[in-house]
Amino acid sequence: MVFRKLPGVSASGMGLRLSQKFVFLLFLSGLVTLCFGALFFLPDSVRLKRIFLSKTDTQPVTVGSGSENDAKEHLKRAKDQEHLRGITSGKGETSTKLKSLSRKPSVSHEATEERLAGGKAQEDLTLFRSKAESASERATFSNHGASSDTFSYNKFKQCLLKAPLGREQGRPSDPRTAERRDKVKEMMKFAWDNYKRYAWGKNELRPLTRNGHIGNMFGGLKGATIIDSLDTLYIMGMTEEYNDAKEWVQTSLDLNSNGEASLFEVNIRYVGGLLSAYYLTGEELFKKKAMELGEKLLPAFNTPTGIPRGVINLGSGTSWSWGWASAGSSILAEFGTLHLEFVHLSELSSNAIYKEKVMNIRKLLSKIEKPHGLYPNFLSPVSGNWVQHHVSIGGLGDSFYEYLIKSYLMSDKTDEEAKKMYYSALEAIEANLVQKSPGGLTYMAEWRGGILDHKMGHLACFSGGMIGIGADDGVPEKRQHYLDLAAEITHTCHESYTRSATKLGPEAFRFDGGAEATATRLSDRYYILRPEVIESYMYMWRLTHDPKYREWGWEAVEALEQHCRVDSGFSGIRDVYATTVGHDNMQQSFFLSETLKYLYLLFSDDDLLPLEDWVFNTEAHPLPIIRDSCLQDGGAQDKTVSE
Ligand code: DMJ
Repeated sequence: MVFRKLPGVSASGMGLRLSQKFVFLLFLSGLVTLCFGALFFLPDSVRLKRIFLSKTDTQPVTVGSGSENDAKEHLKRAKDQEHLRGITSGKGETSTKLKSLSRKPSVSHEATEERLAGGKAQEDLTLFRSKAESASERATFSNHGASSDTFSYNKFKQCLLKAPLGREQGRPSDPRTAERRDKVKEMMKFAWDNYKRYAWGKNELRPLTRNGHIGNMFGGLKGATIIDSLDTLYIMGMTEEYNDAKEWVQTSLDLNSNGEASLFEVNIRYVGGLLSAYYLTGEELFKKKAMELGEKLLPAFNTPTGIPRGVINLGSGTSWSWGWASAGSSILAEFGTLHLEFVHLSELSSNAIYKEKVMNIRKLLSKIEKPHGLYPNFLSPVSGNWVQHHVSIGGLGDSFYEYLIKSYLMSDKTDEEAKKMYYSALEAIEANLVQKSPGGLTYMAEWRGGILDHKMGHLACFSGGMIGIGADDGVPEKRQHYLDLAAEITHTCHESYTRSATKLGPEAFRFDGGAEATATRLSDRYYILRPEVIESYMYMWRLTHDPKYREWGWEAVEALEQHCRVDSGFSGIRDVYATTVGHDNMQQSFFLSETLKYLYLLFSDDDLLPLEDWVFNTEAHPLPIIRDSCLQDGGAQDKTVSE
């Protein structure tokens, strides 16, 4: 277009006539609208889109870090988290609770995911969708949260069969065992004191640099070590430390954060830790916080299937899948590890919503076709179909199986569906994954669409304990078989420790290329203070009282002391086969919550947190068995349970 200068038109008017100006402005505004509109068609991962569109309008970007569940993903995490950090910094701070609960995913994003994941199970999903949506509507309008006064702590206590802390807080009569237990308590004190001194209020201690670590896993929530330690401090009788922790929860635990969190990690560490602290102590504060946090997690379930996505913004309620999870899928070990905590949230709040959410997941998993009876690790939250046929009892799959048997046990053995699913899964695992090495070691291989990868992760070592605690409840003829299998797996995991220079086990060990329970790749040689092997020692000790489990636990204590204890706390190590170790400068919160707690229980009498009354969540936070009949009867009147 050519603009001719006309007489009587000022320079500021660029020499244009009024009608021309009007056309120009119209053109300009059309252009702006077009550009803005185009933003909606950009892929969600384009940063520009997140900058220009408000949180309530845009769909979450598929970014994120790995779940703690998988060692490999743990390594990928750093890269993804950098991305996450960049995105987080550009976000606004506020969003109302009501908005966050009622938000629904945008159609275009769902459509993309549907295309990627395939739409086979769509008819079935209509059912799941309407259920999930009606449930979330109820979440928006019903009165749930901290105001529950229908739950009676006294009544609950009367329904316990035994005193939670046993006689003399579980102190063993045998002096050598008592001495070992004291040593574990000293380790806890050392880990705690250093955390308190150098990293108070942060998520973890960095013991070499003597500072705190926040990370991105908890969406801006702080004090993970404090929440994870509450019950350990309590059962160890560390009153002063427990009181400091409680006071911090009271004064400084701020749940109004606005960052991207792993739904799984927040659930197992924070919700689990707070619930367990409440049940052990009766302090309303912990219940109130658990309820408040539980409510913030609900929007993650607003997907077409009700299967939650892995990452949730705790402020806005938007949720999305991990960037590394193919085709926007959700991870079995993440959405399958919510059941215990969510059932307790319903129990305490008298609001069924939490239980409905996890029962909906259960329903989908029970109905879906399973290759060879196995549960693959990745599932689309949109179509409800498996995304890949990778199966693992270690990272990405592990605690789903754990929560099946524990759901059954926690329901006072009334949850028959969980029991059935657990035993069928175990049969499929035995038929397809359990292997014997040339040297006679039993291990759980991984399965990649029918092809076996002869590798077992440290994480999979929890399965010795799991198979052990489930042994009593399958068909009676298989009881001994399961106990033997549990013992064999635990033995193999112990071998992975004894075959290293440090007597600590690698992140993953192999059974091919001449390897027998050893790591062959450099990248699998690290140990990050994980608990799973010791966890199985503890359960196997309780089930068999074979003294070797206590001996193996003591070997681990000595190795931890020698290689992981540094001047200002405990640290993971980079290579378990190296004679001079390099430290990773991280005291994981699960070291205090799980590793040290399981060691302490291993050297305690069985009446400290008796298994007749308690199940441990996957972060070792004890949750009580729910005895509905007793609670409905008004409690066991004739029983007096004292501390
Ligand atoms: C813990 O956070 C939990 O045990 C989880 O289930 C798996 N990984 C870590 C410890 O290794």
